Amino acid sequence: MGQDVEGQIYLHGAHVAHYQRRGEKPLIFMSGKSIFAADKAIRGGVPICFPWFGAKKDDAKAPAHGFARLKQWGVESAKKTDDGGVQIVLSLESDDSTRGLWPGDFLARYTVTFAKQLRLRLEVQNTGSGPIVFEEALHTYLSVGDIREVQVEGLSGVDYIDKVQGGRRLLQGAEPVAFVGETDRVYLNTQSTCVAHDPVGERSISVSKSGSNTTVVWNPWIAKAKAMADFGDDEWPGMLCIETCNVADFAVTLGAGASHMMEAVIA
Ligand code: TA6
Repeated sequence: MGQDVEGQIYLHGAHVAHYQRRGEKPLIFMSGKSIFAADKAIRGGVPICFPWFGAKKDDAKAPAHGFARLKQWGVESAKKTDDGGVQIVLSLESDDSTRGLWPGDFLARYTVTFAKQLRLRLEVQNTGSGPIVFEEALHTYLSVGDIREVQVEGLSGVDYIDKVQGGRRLLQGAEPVAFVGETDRVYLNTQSTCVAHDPVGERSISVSKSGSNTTVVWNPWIAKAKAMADFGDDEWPGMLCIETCNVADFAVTLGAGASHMMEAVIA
């Protein structure tokens, strides 16, 4: 008897929007104010950031977090898994519109498994004749009871870039990550599993990974929540992003014909 599980994914951005196991609360946060439009990123779920993270260094007009989450992905396959879940494979290929924003030729293949765990595997193949350098992130929004009581284990002793302190580089102490204000940190050179302990939500959520050397932790808190039109002013206590990624110093360099795989497992 497989574990009953529910999942939702949009072809727009190959965007996972929901994941819930029978008898449990949804694991993934979705903003009640999210906009669903061809030229907009969905607010919540698991946005795919590719081929750059944050603002594009050399083009302030380019979409934040790259174009992958704004593109229509194609369905390659969908099948049941032997533990009662469903596995879907979606793909995105470079074309004139992507080359207008970024010169690389690529084939991205995203394998999403809704089962006992939520498994997200992003494979990027360099289909061009020269090397490509890209950033990538599975920008996972987790649903939590109250961020003010959440502690995240797994990042002790890891260096991080603090985007709230103008990009200063700091070292995480032995204590778990706690949240007392806007938090936007890029943890560097870490392959660790993160566990978010959520006492108000009465659960712990783990995000384990492979093929990823950086982890971003984000909560917008009060002011940033108010500043986002597609995010409720009162939604910030109920969410936490733990992002499985390769960004900043750990962008991926891929030779012609080579492939790179990054996977997140959320449970
Ligand atoms: O992952 C954290 C972050 O880079 C924050 O700086 C904030 O910009 C967040 O992503 C959301 O970005 P978005 O473009 O989805 O509004």
